[in-house]
Amino acid sequence: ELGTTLLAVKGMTCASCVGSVQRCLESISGINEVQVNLVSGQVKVAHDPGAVGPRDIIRAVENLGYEASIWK
Ligand code: 9UX
Repeated sequence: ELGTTLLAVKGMTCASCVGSVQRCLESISGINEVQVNLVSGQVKVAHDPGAVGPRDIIRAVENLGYEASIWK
């Protein structure tokens, strides 16, 4: 069963940032699909909620140097 987490990510300014966020998140076991919108900063993550939670995803993005929070 998959869950979806929508994040607001600040600090991505180029296509390379998008690639970093995408590759980082897709390498995490329990994350199935990642869609990044560079213009809006919205990051949509499909994941197994039993394996990875929103806080884990936020921490991974923050470790790359971006600001991340739940999309409101
Ligand atoms: Mo290039 Mo995107 O240094 O932050 S990866 S602008």
